[in-house]
Amino acid sequence: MTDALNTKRSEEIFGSAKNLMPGGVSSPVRAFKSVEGDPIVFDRVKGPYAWDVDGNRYIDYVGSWGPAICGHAHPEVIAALQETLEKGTSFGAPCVLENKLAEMVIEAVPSVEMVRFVNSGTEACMAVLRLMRAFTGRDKVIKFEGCYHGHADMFLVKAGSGVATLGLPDSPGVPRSTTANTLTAPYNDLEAVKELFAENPDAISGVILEPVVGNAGFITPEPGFLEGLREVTQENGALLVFDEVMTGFRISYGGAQERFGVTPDLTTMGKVIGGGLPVGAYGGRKEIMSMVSPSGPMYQAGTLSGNPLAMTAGIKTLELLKQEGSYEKLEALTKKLVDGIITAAKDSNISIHGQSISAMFGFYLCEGPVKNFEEAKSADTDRFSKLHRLMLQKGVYLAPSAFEAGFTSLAHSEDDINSTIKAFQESFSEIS
Ligand code: KE4
Repeated sequence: MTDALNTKRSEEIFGSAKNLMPGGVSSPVRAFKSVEGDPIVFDRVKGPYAWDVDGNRYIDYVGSWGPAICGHAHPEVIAALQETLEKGTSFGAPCVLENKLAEMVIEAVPSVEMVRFVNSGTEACMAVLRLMRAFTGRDKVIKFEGCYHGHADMFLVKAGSGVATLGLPDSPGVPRSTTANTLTAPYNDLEAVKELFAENPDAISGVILEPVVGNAGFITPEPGFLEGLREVTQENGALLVFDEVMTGFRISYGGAQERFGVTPDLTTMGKVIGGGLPVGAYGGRKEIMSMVSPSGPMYQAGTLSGNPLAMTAGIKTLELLKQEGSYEKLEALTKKLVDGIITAAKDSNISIHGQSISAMFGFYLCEGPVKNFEEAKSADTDRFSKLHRLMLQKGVYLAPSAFEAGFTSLAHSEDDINSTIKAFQESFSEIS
């Protein structure tokens, strides 16, 4: 049997936190609401590891929800930040570091000819929706069930991530008038999208989606789905928008759009391009981006947008990712992990469906296949809840939700993967 963790200090700190902050957290999905036990309080992170305040070490597959793709606190990122810190933390004025990161993003991401930096993925998605509407003069937008595009009102309709994790019907406080223009379709259902366009002629500004869904677990696009969306948006004078806040620079250096060879009109980004500092971005064709203030009439602004620290961490992170062999390593490591997880479950006669692409993976405790959110919800979340706690006790930190993807990094070693697979084998046998 698995030894219980000493989490005394975590419990004290989290107990106090619950009196200070809603649910004791700064973001709902961290609250462990859909898995056994209370959150553990992190003390520090380094490479593939996290240590909690009781001194327990974990192999971390959340990686701060995506930014830590080169490993936590990478020495070269830290050194670059220390150098920039000497010049100050925020200018509120143009800075050459913005040019540098913009050039790297434009060079890497097929759809991006011009980019605007913001401070979160939510901001990027809010701004890109406003831009879709400004450019087309149309108000409606299509999103997919289970996809999450941040917590802005208009996207909190059948959303994924924490909304799905907490089983929320969406969210109070969002006026019907705000979401009346948000249309939804099942992921991978091209016919449903075509029907929405037929029912709303000349009224839909565009389609926004996660090109690989990481906020409902891990759902990949069926062959032809992305290509079909490209066609149907073009045919209807609407825009195609890839929300690559999670997939950007993770599925490949050019994101999912490079991997799948489908170029959207606009792209949102975040996480990796900030290297662990708060950042978001949206970009696309110059013809569209030139509508953004002050070059055009569509207003969007931000005090800390493009701040030198976030730019520095992003630049160094992309430089590390660009190094020869990075994505081959991530692909092989992550595939070995998922194959090991699947074998471990099957050895204990537990139904599982899992897959990975580059440094992103996921599994569902059900037969599968899982092509949309409805099918994802058929997975055994109770059993996942037990698995999550057992894995924690064995020193492996998985996302505390059955509806979140997992992330590997360049810092994860073969030994880390082998230890993780061993922990899964033991845990699955304890819950079979
Ligand atoms: P942020 O506002 O959290 O930086 O980004 C929102 C967002 C937008 N689009 C996609 C595809 C995303 O995955 C996210 C944020 N992802 C979640 C994890 N599933 C962030 C974790 C959290 O909410 O604490």
